[in-house]
Amino acid sequence: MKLLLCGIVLLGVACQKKPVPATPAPAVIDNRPAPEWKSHARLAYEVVQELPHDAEAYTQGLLLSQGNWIESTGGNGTTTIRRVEKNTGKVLLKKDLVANFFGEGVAELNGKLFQLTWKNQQGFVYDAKTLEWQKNFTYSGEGWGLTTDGKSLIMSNGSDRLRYLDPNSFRVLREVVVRRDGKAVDKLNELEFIEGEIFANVWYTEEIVRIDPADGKVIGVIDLTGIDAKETRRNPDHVLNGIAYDPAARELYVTGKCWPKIYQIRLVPKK
Ligand SMILES: [Ca+2]
Repeated sequence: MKLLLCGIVLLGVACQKKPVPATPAPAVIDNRPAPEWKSHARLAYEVVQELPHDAEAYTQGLLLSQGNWIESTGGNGTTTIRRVEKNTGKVLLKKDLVANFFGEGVAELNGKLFQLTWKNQQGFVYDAKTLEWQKNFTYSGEGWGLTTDGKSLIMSNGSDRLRYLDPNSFRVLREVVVRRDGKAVDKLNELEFIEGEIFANVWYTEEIVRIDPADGKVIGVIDLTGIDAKETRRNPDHVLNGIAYDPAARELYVTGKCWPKIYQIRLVPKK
C-alpha cells in the first residue's frame, strides 16, 4: 500500500512540472454590477440574521447546496458529512466516517461532493443528492479547506499555498502562493469561491482574506472581530471556520467550529 501511495505521490509531482496557465479572474461575473464591497480593501461586517448551528459540529467545510447546508465536520470519531436544513439546523442526512479519518474541507462540483481529510492523504467523493460514497482519491500533504471555481477543486493545506486539482484525475493543475503586502499568509483554512475571488479563513484569526485567484495576492481583508462571544467557546480550538455563499441571492454566511450559530453577514467598509 505504501509503495502504491508513493507511486501516486510521485506521479503527482511529475505532473506538476507542466504548469497550466492561470485563468484570470473575470471582471464581470454575471450581468449584475459587482457588489459594493469589492471596491473596499478593508471590510467589517453587520449581522443580517443568526441561524442555528449544531454546537457539536466541528466545522471544517461549509457550503450551500440547493438551499441547504452541506457541512463536513472533523475530529476523530466525530467526522461526518451532512446535509442540514438551512433555517432550522435540522440534520436531514448524515454519513459518519470511521474513527481514523479526520474530516476537513468540502466542495460541490458536477453533482458530486468532495471531502478532504486532515492527515490521511485521502479524500472522498459522494453523490451530492444522496451522500452515497462513490470513491476515494489521494493527495500529498495535509488537507484543510476546499472549494471550487466551477472547473477545478481548490484546496488549502495549512500553508500559504492553494492547490488547483483536476476534479476527475485529482492531478495538481497549478499552485497559487498567497501573499499579503508581499508577506506569506499561511494557515489558510476553510475556503469559498465568491464573486471571482477566493475567501479564506486564516486559522486562529478573526480575519477572512480575499485572494485573487490569478496571482494569489490578498486584495482585501474582512475583520470579523467580535462576531461571536468568545467567552462562550468551550475550547480555544473553536475558532472561526466556515464560509458559505449563495451566489444568486448574494448572501454570505460564516460560522466557527462548534459554534451554536451561523451568521449571515453584510460586508461594509471598515472605518
Ligand atoms: Ca466553504
